[in-house]
Amino acid sequence: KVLITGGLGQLGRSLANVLKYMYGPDSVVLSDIARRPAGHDHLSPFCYINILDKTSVEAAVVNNNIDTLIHFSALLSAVGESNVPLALKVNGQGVENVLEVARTYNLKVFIPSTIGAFGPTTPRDGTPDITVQRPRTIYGVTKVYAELLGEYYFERFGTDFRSLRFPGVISDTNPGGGTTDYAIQIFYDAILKGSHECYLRPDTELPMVYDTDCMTSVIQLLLAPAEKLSLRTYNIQGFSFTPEQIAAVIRKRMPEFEMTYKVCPMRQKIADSWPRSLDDTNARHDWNWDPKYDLEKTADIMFELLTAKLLPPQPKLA
Ligand code: VAH
Repeated sequence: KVLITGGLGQLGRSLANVLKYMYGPDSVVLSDIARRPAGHDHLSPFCYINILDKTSVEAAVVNNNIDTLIHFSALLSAVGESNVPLALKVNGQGVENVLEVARTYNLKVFIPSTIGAFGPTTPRDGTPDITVQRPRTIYGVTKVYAELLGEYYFERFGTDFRSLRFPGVISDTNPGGGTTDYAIQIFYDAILKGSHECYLRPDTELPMVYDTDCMTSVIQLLLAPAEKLSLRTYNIQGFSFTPEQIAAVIRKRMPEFEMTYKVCPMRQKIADSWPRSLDDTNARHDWNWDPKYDLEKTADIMFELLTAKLLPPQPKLA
């Protein structure tokens, strides 16, 4: 049985949907520190967890007979920069608590890392799994800590810690204060406004992955036989693009779409410190990572999902 922390976030909701589809409605317990928004009763079973209070994690694990813990609670890159003390608590102490609970109850534990765990001194094109990691955001620093702590728990206690360095994840669920989130917002804006004001420069190339491929990567990694894994943390690369490239792909579907730029210095600085593309050879070799979505397919499905979600059904012409 799987427990997801940060269950109300962008990734938590998606993964819960996939796991319930695969293993049944009671196979996943979502948890978060906040209540479910109105109309979201389908996000159940659901329980309160404050990951700063280790006993609340232990109670959820014991009460729900959990054997796999997926830890999504975190302050992402941009929001972390605006609240460093909280990022240190949630991303640091929170991970310490989660790994201690995984050790105590012998859980398989997945904690996502990120392209944000690399920094400006990391090779930025085809970034390998093992390389320099000196990130310049508190999010990146705490994610490197999570990678190292998880690897320590694996080597020292045998805790089955597994992790993936996610690129920006594109999905139709609301983003959580990251730097790659423009790649989600642009689709909402295209459909609702026909234009998007981008906070990154037109040539800022970033690695991304479509939601379905991202969720598949988590499940494939968790199901991989332990002896197949040569690493505890793997890069996964979907596809890389720049704001001007995604704008051109949108214009192919909406010729009148307009893109403007108002650079946000803080998020531009973060994006400029991250890889432009990742080398995910080890993931492909060890556990058959094989993404299906490129930018064109992602644009197709995002338009399909968001049109249905955002636009009222057109009255059928008699
Ligand atoms: C962020 N979406 O922008 C997250 C992610 C790779 C980016 O970590 O902070």
